[in-house]
Amino acid sequence: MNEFVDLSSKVKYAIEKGIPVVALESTIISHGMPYPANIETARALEKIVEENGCAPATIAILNGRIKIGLKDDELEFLARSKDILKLSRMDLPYALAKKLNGATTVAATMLCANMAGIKVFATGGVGGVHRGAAETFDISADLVELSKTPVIVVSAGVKSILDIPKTLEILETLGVTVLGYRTDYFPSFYSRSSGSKLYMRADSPEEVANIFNVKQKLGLSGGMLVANPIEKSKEIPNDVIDEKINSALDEARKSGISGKAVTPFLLSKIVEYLPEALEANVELVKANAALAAKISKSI
Ligand code: PSU
Ligand code: MN
Repeated sequence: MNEFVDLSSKVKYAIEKGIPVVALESTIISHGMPYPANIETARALEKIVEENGCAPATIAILNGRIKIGLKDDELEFLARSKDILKLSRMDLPYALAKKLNGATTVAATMLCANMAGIKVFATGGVGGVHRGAAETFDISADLVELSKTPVIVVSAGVKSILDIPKTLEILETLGVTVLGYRTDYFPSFYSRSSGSKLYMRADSPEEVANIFNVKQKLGLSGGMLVANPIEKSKEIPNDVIDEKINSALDEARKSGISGKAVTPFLLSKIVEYLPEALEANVELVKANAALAAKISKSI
């Protein structure tokens, strides 16, 4: 372990005892959901991982330290504070050197999880290629991280705030294995299908784990993206959510939002326009945490 990493006592114990650990993201808490839904969800995810026989490790940067596993008051701090930074790969050296507080994105959570030898990570949606990327060049560092860092990311796909076909093209270019979990179509977060076909699927946690193990044995770098669709009874139809997403995108354009601020802005607008979206978000992350734990036990 490098000199910047602190394991929580629970995570340390799990590693010593050989209990599988599942990483959980913190940007979802600080920038992805409003208070108090964010703290309730963060706690619920930890519980689900435990109930499935694994140890949860929510990851964040606190006072310049990489925290693998957070105490309840640390979760609460991330959930309540207004000035938590959103940290991706590029930000880590700066945040550590300057002893800052920040939540980790999918990219940074993968990186930190890997430092602690954690192989499976549950989140909601990953970043991707933004609509209009041909003009803005806005492509999330999450995609590049998936090509570099050997961690399985369990997600509900990506939101259609992004250009999903282009996101899948970039993942293919980067050589990232994208598995549909019990589906042949890439999910669009709130909806079970984006309409984009996938080439690979897995139907059990063991199958996901086995594909990852083969990848590792081949010596191929990088992780895998598991796309786990939201449960049918909880989904929001594409046409309902797309209308809200279009309004949010319009508002972002009018307000001149750019860079790192784009994704959090769009997420908060969607929930403002359609409060049910928050409930769907919570449900899909919980399902991803449970699946991640099952995969983690099979590795
Ligand atoms: N997409 C979501 N919910 C999220 C995010 C993305 O549906 O919470 C967050 C994740 O932390 C992801 C980050 O890693 O936004 C991507 O940000 P950017 O597009 O700036 O790379
Ligand atoms: Mn971006």
